[in-house]
Amino acid sequence: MGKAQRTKQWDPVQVKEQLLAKYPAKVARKRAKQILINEARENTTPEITANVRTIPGIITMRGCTYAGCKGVILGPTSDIVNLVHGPIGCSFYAWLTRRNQTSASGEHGENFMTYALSTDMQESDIIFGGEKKLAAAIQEAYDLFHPKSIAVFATCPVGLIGDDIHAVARTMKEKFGDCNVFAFSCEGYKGVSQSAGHHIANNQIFRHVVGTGKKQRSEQFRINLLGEYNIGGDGFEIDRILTKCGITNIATFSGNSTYDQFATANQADLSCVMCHRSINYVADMLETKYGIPWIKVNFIGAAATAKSLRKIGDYFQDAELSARIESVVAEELPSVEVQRQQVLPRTTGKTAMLFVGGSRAHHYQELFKELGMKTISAGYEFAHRDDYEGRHVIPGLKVDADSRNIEEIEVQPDPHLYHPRKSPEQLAQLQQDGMAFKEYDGLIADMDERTLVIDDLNQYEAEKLVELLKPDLFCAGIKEKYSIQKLGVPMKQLHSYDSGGPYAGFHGAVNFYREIDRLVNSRVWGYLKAPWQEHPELSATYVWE
Ligand code: CFM
Repeated sequence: MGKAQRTKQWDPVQVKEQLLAKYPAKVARKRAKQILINEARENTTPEITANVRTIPGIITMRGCTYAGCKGVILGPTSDIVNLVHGPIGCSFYAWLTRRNQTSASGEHGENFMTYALSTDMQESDIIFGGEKKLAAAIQEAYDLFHPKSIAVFATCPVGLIGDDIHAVARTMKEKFGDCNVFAFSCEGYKGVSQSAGHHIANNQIFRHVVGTGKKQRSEQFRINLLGEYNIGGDGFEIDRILTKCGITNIATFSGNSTYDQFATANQADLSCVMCHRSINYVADMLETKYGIPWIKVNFIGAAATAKSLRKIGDYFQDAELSARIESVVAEELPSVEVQRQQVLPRTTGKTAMLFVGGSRAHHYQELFKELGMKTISAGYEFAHRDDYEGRHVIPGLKVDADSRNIEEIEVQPDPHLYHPRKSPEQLAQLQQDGMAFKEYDGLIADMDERTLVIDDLNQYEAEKLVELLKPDLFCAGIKEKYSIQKLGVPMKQLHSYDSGGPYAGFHGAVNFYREIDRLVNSRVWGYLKAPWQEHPELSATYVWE
């Protein structure tokens, strides 16, 4: 039976029923609200439940708050020393596991990303308190590296015993005088997922670093790139293209970033948001405090890259810049198109499922579209309703005990540093010409009707989905990789990219086309059943049978 036929035949209502069939009634009721049969039509988006606690007993794909803070946001910075206050496992198992790359681009070539620094808490520290040990570790890190900044992360036991990491950080900062020490109360249990950790991390960077830079930035066409983490070198490829266009990226939050880039981010004239989930609130704060407008961009997909560049060009309203962007697109796109045409006959009509953290399950649909592939089911691990349904739902989002736990910073225009980048008339004109500021329509609107959108997918449902729909490709992370492959379906890691990448920008698109072609057309997946599973030649019974 051909794949195309098979996808036509499945009925999403039945699939949903089957996913829920084995659950106890109460669990099934809860999960039903997180499994949505897409019916997005103009002006209406169906509601999904998201950013809620995973039901105990379910094997979730999510990570913890500490992972979101230390691993995701601060981890990719190159010259901020990351020091974990906690038992050694939290540090060791978070060490170099996310493929964020750094190029030691700081003033003196510092690159601390490769180190795992920890206070290595022991039982006695849990009983008598770990503050002294933390102060000694900060001192040691300072003596070793003399960094511009040290970031301290709390793991679960620190919150439980009540060490005041912020007081320790303050004291050490005053003592050093030339090193900004600040801390994150990002204990793993602080939120329902790593999303809470993003928020805690970004709040502290905004509070302690942004706007403190002394260097005057005078380059032309200054932007910040928010929510790009340089996984597999994506950020390098985006920077290559931006530079070629003559656009200055003041600060990437936070792939291959330096302390000074964060510190001068307030001097950009536009914020471009890649990963909406992990950082949209920083874009808002940059606008309120410094007057920098923001737009959503996406550099995943060749067409999306060209579109995002043009959007940036339109914002600056400079004929030379726009002409340069057009010439870069004209130079880069044809060779990407040649590659695409080569694989297209082999990839067209294939099906994919995408279950990734908070934005890639959406962004990567662009690349699959370019390959002629259909996304039949997708979802996020930890995104919020606005990432599914669009930002218009934000005012109505429920505040529960878990979200109340995460601080919202009250931001006011800075008395010295605030200046609006465009007049209200200019902004209105840009909007009238089609520039969408502060807008993101979410994943649901971009997916076909009767596809399945599933929040916080788990191990059981993932296997069930694959069994029922037999996609040509499943995309998720390392925890899912081998259980899916054992079902005979190729699995592409969209978190770490396996060992591949970059996939962003023009070069990235070509890398992706080639890899996906190889994956979905490899015949090896058909051989995954052992011969004795398909044609048992011997059978036996136990003596007692
Ligand atoms: Fe944003 Fe990310 Fe993602 Fe994310 Fe992540 Fe990641 Fe991700 Mo893994 S910041 S939400 S917390 S795009 S580490 S680089 S791949 S889950 S979809």
